[in-house]
Amino acid sequence: MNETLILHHYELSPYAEKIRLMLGQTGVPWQSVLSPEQPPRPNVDPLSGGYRRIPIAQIGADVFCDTFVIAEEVARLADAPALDPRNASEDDARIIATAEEKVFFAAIGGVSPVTLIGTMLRNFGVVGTIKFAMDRARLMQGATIEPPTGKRAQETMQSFLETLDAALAQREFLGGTSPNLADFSAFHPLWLYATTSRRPLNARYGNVRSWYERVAAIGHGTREELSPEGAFEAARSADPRPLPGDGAGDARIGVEVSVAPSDYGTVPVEGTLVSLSATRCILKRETEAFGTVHVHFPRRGFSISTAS
Ligand SMILES: N[C@@H](CCC(=O)N[C@@H](CS)C(=O)NCC(=O)O)C(=O)O
Repeated sequence: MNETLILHHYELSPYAEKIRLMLGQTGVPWQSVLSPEQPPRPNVDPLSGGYRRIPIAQIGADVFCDTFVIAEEVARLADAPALDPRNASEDDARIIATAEEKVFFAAIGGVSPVTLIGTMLRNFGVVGTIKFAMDRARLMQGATIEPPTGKRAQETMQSFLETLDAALAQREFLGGTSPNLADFSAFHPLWLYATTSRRPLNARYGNVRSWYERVAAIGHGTREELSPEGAFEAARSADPRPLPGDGAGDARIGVEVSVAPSDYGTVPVEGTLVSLSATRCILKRETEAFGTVHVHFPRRGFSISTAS
């Protein structure tokens, strides 16, 4: 069975950077399909059924939405349990939640609007910046979180950097002598902050600064570029892998449902619910272009509702 992991992503995506570094750390070879920075994403929408966020991973006719399930897949392929979110210790789970639920947004809101616009202009040009800003406003429509700005965002950044600096005083990585999931989850919002503010992290946090260099040096491993058509062919020529059989007793199995993130980017994906465990749900989508595709989502942070 061909288990090559295909990552649909864009270079500036922090969540994608988390996964790229995990692939670098584990040495799992991967194929890269570059996506536009904003929807529509013709390279991956037909596979996922319109999931709004990036990254998305794919192994044949199985499609993985959200870095929670993507990390589980990387951990499985690499036999690296320290990267599996289901194995995170309580302390690590706290760091991961703070980094991804709070610091990620503070990393944008904590940068002055002038600097932020300057960064966008450099990356996207004038028209691209307007389009990007309008798209990100749409992303937050109906969101259940309110990103902090200004002083509140800066305080969140500072408090996180302080916690991290203390945690890294005695060890090379949060995971000890080698990085675990908490390292990659803590890294990517800081990478976003450094990229957006176009400044290195504050020198006051020396432990964080040297850890940041160590994590960045891991790199992206064995990456090969693939065309969208190559990814489509991988889905077309494979059957979805056997289902884990979870949730057999649940009345919703076999029912048409829609699954959507509950925090932001709440665009639903519709399909037949075919598997439901404590941490993952799987939708079956019948497509003309690729045949049957299974789309995997985490349970945490996602809602399942009966399709209208
Ligand atoms: N919880 C999601 C968050 C993903 C996320 O917010 N990704 C950002 C990019 S790093 C995104 O999708 N932004 C909107 C977009 O790219 O359309 C995950 O772990 O994958």
